[in-house]
Amino acid sequence: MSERFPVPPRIQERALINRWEEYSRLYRESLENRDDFWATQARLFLTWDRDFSQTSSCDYRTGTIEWFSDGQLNVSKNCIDRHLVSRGEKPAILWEGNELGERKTITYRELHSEVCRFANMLTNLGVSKGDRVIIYLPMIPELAYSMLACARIGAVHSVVFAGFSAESLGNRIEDCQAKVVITANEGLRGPKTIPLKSICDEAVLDAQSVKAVVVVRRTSNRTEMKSGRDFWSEELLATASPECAPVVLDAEDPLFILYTSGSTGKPKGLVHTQAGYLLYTAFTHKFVFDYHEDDIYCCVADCGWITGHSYIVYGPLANGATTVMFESTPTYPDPGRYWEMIDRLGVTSFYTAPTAIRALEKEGEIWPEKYSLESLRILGSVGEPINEDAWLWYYNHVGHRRCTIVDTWWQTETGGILISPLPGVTETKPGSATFPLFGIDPVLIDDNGKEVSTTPGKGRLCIRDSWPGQSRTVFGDHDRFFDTYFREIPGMYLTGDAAERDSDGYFWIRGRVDDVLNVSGHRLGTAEIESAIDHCELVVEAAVVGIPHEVKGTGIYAFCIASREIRSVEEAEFEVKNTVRKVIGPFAAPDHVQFVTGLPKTRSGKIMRRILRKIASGDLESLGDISTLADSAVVEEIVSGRKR
Ligand code: 7RM
Repeated sequence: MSERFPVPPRIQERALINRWEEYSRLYRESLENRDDFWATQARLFLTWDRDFSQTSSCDYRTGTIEWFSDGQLNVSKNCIDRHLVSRGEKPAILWEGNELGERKTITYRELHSEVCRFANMLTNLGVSKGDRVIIYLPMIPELAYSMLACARIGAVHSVVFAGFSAESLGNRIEDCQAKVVITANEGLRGPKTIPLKSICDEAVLDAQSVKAVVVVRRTSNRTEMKSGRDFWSEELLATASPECAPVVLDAEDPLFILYTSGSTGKPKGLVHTQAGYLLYTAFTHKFVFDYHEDDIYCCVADCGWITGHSYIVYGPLANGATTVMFESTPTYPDPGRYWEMIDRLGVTSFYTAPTAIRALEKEGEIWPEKYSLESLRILGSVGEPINEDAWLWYYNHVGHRRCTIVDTWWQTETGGILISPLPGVTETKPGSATFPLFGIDPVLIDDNGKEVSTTPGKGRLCIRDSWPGQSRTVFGDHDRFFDTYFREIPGMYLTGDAAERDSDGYFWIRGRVDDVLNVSGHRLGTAEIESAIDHCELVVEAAVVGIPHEVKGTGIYAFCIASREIRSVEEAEFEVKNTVRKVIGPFAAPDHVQFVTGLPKTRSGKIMRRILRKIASGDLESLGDISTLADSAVVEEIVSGRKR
């Protein structure tokens, strides 16, 4: 049993919820009277154009999920307009550009005019309610403007992380039949320049649905523009009015689509809707980060992932917070980048991923030691399990033992955080996401599909019943939504993660039970990487597994069968890595590629990943029963050629 860390007194003193009894009473109430609980919160947190009469209507037997369905509101009005009276001159966004010293403050009033101009620009391009808009932008303020502009006119945005390749971008444009794509001429990340516009050109080549490509100028380099299709945003915005009335939308109208990887097939376009999502992100942002009016809140995720949607843009802005938008990398120009920014801006809450913490830990304590870091109160972690070592480093060297660490467990599907400490209440244990938030009822399911009622216990993590932030469907494929999350265990949402509950009731998330990998906090399917490798003409068959990786958490190991004789193994390995870079994006490139003559398969032809996983991670003693293999000689060959 690991050490427990009590709530630091100064955190407890000011916390919104600061007694365990208060948490447990509210938690019990939230489960006993779920609808009453959320109805109250919905009227506290959101401004409605029309009040709702029915709180929820959910049926996991069909995967039907509805919250506040006859209510009406506008998300951008909730994130901007209603703050103008009391917070007009308050910074909404503090933008930190790629270069040190490159920054911009956007007040709520400025945010209002920028978002209105973007909304009018989209309307002028023919975008209306329900139309899809793909946003392929780096972390610049225009990314937030674009998201909120879509929300203002009822268009459905789909942000694609600017590290994705032309093919990945093209697939998403095609799947959601986007009408407009918003991109930048180039992106800047640390020392690198990313040719976003030319990637986009390749992606929209066969896209019949795309009527216009809007290009934001990020750099002064020459940019190819196709007349009639491509438009500079600055030109379109010059004639766009800074006033735009928000469109009144139904609570269950779609707000955005976000593509996420699963164990099989192409990434799924998960759909989030208006009111439930906004309520849930605002609610969890407030309590998990113990948000107070004068806080400077900073989440360094990218808006291309759900963390950026929920905890850079929607949750914080709905609460009228000052949210930092960070374009650079943790180590550019040096590994003190975050810490310098925290001191300069007076950041009170800082939210990042274990992979970044591990990368900075490797650079040594000398970097955080240069700064005082005394404004910090809450340190968040998300994306993958945080190892004890990284947790302690974060706690000691960044938090100086005076901050609370909130290890927040959640998913693209959940919309917001489901399991996390509450800063003023929860004694933390390094590596445990601790306890469920209000309204969340986690359940462990054993291999026979039965509920594990013992404590301690372990099993597949499921959530009983719904919460407002939950994803509603997979765009264009509700059957897939149902099959993936609800078919197997009736009445439960199946998360795909394994978890343990220890004897004190703390939850420990143990990672995915399916073929999904968390590489540097980026979610990838092994099948997705394998099908990318199939694009390489040197390979006939590939099997991909995850291996422990010091910084990334999970690394990618690919076993490949060559299609013909290979002259240079090194070149062939490079070819495979490069193919994945091109097909998915650089962050998905395998760490190791091993050419083999065969793969271990069962007699029925299934690849035995269990064995490959063990070989790849060097766990050779316990290869287990290989008697069911069609050809056990391949195992010996693979073991002897293992990469490390
Ligand atoms: C927010 C996000 C979801 C998967 C999820 C887990 C893993 C996320 C934690 C975590 C352990 C955590 N969305 N995961 N947070 N595992 N502890 N605090 O990451 O859709 O991209 O990924 O990430 O496996 O299923 S995601």
